[in-house]
Amino acid sequence: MRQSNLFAPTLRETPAEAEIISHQLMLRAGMIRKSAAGVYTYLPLAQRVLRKIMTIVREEMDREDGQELALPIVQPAEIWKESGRWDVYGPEMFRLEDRHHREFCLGPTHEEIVTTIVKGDVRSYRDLPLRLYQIQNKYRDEIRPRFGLMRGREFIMKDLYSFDIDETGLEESYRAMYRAYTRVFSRCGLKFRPVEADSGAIGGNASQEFMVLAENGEALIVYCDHCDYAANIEKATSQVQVEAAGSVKELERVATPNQKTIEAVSDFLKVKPADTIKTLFYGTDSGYIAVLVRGDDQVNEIKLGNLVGGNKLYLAPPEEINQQFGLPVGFVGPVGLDAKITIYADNLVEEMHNAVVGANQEGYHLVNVEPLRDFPEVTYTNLRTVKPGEQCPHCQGRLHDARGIEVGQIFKLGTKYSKALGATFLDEQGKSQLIIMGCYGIGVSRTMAAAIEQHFDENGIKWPLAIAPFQVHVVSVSADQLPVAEDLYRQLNDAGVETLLDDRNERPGVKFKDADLIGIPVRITIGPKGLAQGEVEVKYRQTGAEERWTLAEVVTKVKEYLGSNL
Ligand code: 9G3
Repeated sequence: MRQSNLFAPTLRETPAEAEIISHQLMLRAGMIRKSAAGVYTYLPLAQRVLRKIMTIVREEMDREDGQELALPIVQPAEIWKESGRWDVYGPEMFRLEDRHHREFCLGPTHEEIVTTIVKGDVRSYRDLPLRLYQIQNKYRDEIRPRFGLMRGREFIMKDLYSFDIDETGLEESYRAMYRAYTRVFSRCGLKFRPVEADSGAIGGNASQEFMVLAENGEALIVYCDHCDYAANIEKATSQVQVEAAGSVKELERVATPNQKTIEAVSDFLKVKPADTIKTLFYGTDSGYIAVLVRGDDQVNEIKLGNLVGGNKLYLAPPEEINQQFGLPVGFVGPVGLDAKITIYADNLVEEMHNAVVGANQEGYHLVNVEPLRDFPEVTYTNLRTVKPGEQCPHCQGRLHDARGIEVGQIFKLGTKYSKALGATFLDEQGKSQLIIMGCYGIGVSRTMAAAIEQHFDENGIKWPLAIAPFQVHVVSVSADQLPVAEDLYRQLNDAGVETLLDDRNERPGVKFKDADLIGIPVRITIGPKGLAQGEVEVKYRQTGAEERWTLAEVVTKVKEYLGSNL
């Protein structure tokens, strides 16, 4: 491709609306343009990168017996009503009506429709297992589309669905996808980590996420420095050492005027925050609940959501607590609480002694609280968010935190969708059984953005070779060198090297700036000085390393560098 013909309108300035580096650089490198909030046009450079990622994904899905199909984007409401999810997702779903007022949605994901297809044509165990996938646009009407391609309302996903006759089959499919994902992200040149993830929301029972490690990633993960335990923060657990119990004392009410926060109360009473109990109220589908965690802990709302189920879960604001229970916020507590309110508490609360809680009376707290003695009607479970430095749940190692970008997720679904939609098969005994499912996603457009978040410097993108829009960038410094550059360009093309030739009538500074911005792995500069000696200057975008090659050896050297990528 000659750059004079390339539609890649680069920008000198960073657009103000772009908050993260991948969004800024894709706009500046002329890769994408916004068409609506969270909806982007992929310009030719981006499309080339996407095609490379999609090729890698297709190859690895096919290697694990995936079969590509194309499911419709426009999906009838009926199947979503059958699965019960039409009402779960609310405004996040793009809904539409046809001229006959029949309801549809733009596919946010395809569990319902693929299950319906399989149900229609799979009869017996001989038709299974099946691994069906597609690479397609998905639609989700995010409240706040942000971060460019990271959280768009229209995005590209590879989604594969597995259909097996039993748990053993599901396990095999799940492992096959784990292997495939590991190969996909390795081949894309990304540093990534599979982590344990929550699967509650989609109705599954095991799940892992593939996280591209990046300092500015949205997702928080923890990992063990000793074993291979790693989990996202929503799922992570730890072992926490608790201090031995002191003597049991009598419950006492103390005045704590105006001391409304954990910090204020613990300062005032000269105790550690860890000796206080935080009492929060949440609104749920079945009314209010109280949630207790140690004063130095945070409630993990994902764990809480999985516990209480339903669609609604929100932290009740102070006015609401006041109005509903006549309780003073900052002074609420579990002792003597209205028996109609179910209390859930984190496991660590059960092990506390001589704790401090609100007295349910303005200006007072209770001290010397013994949970088992003073508020026995409590369901204990894991509700806290782990903290770095705590002990790994599996070994003696310590947990550390890191940031990442979720680019893939794999789930064991079980029978949730086959049951709801009636997808069955006849087993060897001729008995009807529910198909066991799994689903496995890769955010293709997000993977492109994540690759940039992991590979950039102050001058622009540094594409990993396997997904770079071009492999080699031949830059002719001025019109004088163009004939030689054109000849190299032809030689490289003949050798099958994906080459971009900067043949533009621009100043060298502009050309080099654009080259760094676009980030093609190898830049070959043909300038007057080198050419006088029959040489070109080579610069590797990843490392910044520079070399000089003779004109005659360029093709051999490039082929050597590209190796298996040719
Ligand atoms: C919806 C809407 C948003 C959604 C979903 C459904 C997320 C939904 C979870 C998944 C899970 C898997 C297939 C590939 C692997 C991941 N947001 N999820 O189901 F209706 Cl509006 O999509 N899907």
